[in-house]
Amino acid sequence: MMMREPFKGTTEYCFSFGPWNIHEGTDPFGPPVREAFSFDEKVGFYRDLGFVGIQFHDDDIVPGIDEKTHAQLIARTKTVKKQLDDHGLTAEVVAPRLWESPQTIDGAYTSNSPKERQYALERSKRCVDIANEIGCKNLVLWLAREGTYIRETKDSAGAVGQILEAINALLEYDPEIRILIEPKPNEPMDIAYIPTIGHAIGLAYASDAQERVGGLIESAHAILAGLEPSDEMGYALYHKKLWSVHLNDQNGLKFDQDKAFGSVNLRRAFNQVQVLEENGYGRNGEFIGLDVKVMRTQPRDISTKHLLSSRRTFLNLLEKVRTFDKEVEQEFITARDYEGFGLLHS
Ligand code: XUL
Ligand code: MN
Repeated sequence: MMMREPFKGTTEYCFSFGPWNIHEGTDPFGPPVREAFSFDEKVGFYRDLGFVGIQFHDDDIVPGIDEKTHAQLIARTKTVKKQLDDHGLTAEVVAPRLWESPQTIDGAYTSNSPKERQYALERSKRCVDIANEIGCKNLVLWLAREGTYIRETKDSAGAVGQILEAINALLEYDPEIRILIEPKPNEPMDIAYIPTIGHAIGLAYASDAQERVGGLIESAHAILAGLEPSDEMGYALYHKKLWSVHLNDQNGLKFDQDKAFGSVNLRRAFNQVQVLEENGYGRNGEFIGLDVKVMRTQPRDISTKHLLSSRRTFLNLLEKVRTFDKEVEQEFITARDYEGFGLLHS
């Protein structure tokens, strides 16, 4: 058994979250319970909470995007870019919100309707234009509705081809854009076509510019697929294709809970921090993204605590990773005393 290579230097991690992570408490069974913070108010919160990166959807930047002309889209994006500059913030990623339009009810790139597939591609290209204008090279594709409720209604092999075709069209549209696929096994669809990072990386290698297609792993999505998030991260890190993360937590196989990082299973959180830290994540500017939702019960004026606690948990676990005695760990591994090793980490 080889000892892990000691890491050289110290990564200064940068943290990001999306405006949707400060929300009003709506769930499928009930309406909002808190008054919304405006976009401008949210932008004002980032620095104080210890965050420097914003994860965007296209319509977080340009509300009502489908009704806007190209000139309006660019003008609005310039305004937001100025706002970010004024606050010392960076746009980490931009994602086309392809799952809310009445035109993507049955999927976006894999809709059975050619007209709707065309809409999805055009909308994605507009998202690339926004990314360029806001100074960001990372386009996230969460393939939310690329799947089925009734398996027989679509062709799963053909669907992979349709997704790949869309990815290739975007790579060609902008020779510098990078595509980060965020896999998720279900929700909103019953079963999704690209459920894990292995599927996403398969698509990356099959694409016309494999060096520009990678992945974003969300802890909860891996757990929902019945997988170990840190191993999923290790798989992507080996392929040098882990370009962003959505750290959070999940209490079993339920709906996507987006709980605060480490709030359910601290050891699972520790393993994620360790695999990131020990494999050089963050050294090429990758952010520690947190896709966490505050509980519905939380009063409005303190409805950002989930972000504070998730960031703090990451940093506390990082300290543990950095200060663990590797030689002692190695002694337990050499003696194959895995029970003893377990005690070290308990
Ligand atoms: C959905 C999810 C999204 C994406 C961004 O489960 O994780 O928030 O991360 O669109
Ligand atoms: Mn996510």
